[in-house]
Amino acid sequence: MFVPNFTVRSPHVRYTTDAIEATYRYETTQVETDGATGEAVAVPTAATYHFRTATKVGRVGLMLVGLGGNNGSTVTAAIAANRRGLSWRTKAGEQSANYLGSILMSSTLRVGADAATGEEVHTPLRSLLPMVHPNDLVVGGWDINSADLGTAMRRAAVLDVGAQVQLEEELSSIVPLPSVMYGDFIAANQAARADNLLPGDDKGAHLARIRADIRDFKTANDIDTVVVLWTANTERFAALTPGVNDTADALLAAIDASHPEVSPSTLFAVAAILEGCPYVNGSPQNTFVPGAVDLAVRHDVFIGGDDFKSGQTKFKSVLVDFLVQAGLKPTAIVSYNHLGNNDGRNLSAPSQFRSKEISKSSVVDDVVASNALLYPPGPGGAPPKGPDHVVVIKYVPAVGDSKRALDEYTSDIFMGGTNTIVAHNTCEDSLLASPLILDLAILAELSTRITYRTPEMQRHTHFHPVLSLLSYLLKAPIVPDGAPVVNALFKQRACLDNLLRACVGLPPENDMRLEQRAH
Ligand code: NAI
Ligand code: DG6
Repeated sequence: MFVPNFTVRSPHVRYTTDAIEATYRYETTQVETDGATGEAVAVPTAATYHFRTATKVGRVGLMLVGLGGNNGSTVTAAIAANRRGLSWRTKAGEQSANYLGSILMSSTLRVGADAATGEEVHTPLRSLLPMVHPNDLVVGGWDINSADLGTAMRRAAVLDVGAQVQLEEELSSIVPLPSVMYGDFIAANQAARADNLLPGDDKGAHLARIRADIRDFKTANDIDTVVVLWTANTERFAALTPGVNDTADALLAAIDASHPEVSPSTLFAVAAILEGCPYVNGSPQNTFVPGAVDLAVRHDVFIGGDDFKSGQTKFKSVLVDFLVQAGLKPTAIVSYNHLGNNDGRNLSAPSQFRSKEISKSSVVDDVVASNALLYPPGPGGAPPKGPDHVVVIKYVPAVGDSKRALDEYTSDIFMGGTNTIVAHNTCEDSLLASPLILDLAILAELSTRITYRTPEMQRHTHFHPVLSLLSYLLKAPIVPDGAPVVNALFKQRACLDNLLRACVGLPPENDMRLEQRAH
């Protein structure tokens, strides 16, 4: 059974004129070591949380860094197409605009069982709490290339021509704001694209200009909340240097001094944080140097990243979880892919590839760490030896945005056997990434309206500024200091679903179905 939306009837939930308030009992388990025996003791714990979600969504702006790229132009075009309810002819028939691939727009979750029939009742994920509809997002942003979005959409060669023709006029009126390009952060092969740069090399002045851009965009479009999201080229990692980017003050001083190790993506993050706007990093580089995290914490502004988890990696974070949960032992994961878009061209340079290699390689770490039966610690307590994990990316211009990904998973199985699984995926890269941009922006905005309080706290507060709630959508999720990184896809999804459920006072989905087990 499907219900488009629902309300909650509970003594612990209150709908006020401007908020949903829920008192929630959070039950979990802590493990202690018994002082006398040294044995592990599991202790169930419970804590009370008061959640408050402001229900007025307001007008939401999405400012993309890399607006003129394949993702930037595709997501902007897709919003316009959906808003206008466009359809177009393809050689396979009529195609209509849709939001497939957005978990908020196209996935459901189980609310519970129908009281009369026991039938499962599902609702769209977006119906749990008030969220901005993607059609209502106001999109703008920056690019180092001056092409208007109509031109950018044609250059990207992602959408069908039938869609492009109908969208071209509208998109041509959107022109990216000038941006910054520093040193070798992106590949040298991108230089020809850079015809839309802020003048000079004074990073302090650039920061001031970008901050003013955000404010101007807000005012011009009467916007309540702006989310800034990096979907520009992958940068090399910035060197982490004490006194340069280790603290908020050092980073701000480094910007004032135009220090060469301040990357464009970090500059945009600082601008967004100082303007009080959530900032999401859709690429793999270490934008969030410790000083940027420190600044976000200081200003209590959300940051999320890194690197959209779109295809190959999403599959990997499911498959390896499945293998390990099944008691099989992956010994080798080899991920090869080739693509021919500008992202692939940028990644054909070694240091930009290295950033992507790092984020693509980290995605099974939590799964490996969860099973010491399969992956015991090394001699003397050394870290366990996980599977051999190789990532290859090749640039093949002829295939354009249609990325080919080939994966081979080799596992040890029962009694000396070997299990080899091979997957081949062909897909327009930007059509997987664009809906993630929408989900990230919508969830980031929602997070600005959720606050909580425990009985010990005087007043409500937001979640930690490092927004690990976005992990499902990201390859290498950043998390608050000391928190574990979760890569396994369905754990990430369960976290998101259950947290949103908690905000409306619903228990987590535990799949126990005890009511169906009675004689
Ligand atoms: P793209 O190369 O088509 O677009 C990037 C855009 O950023 C270009 O228009 C470029 O001119 C612009 N740019 C570069 N440096 C800039 C700066 N400092 N300021 C403003 N604009 C700048 O790449 P695409 O395919 O759109 O991907 C964007 C990013 O998303 C890449 O870093 C990619 O690795 C990442 N990503 C993409 C995924 C996908 O499936 N498409 C998935 C995961 C991550
Ligand atoms: C080739 O690996 C280019 C990359 O930008 C990827 O397409 C992107 O990171 C998506 O990767 P994945 O592994 O999530 O499909």
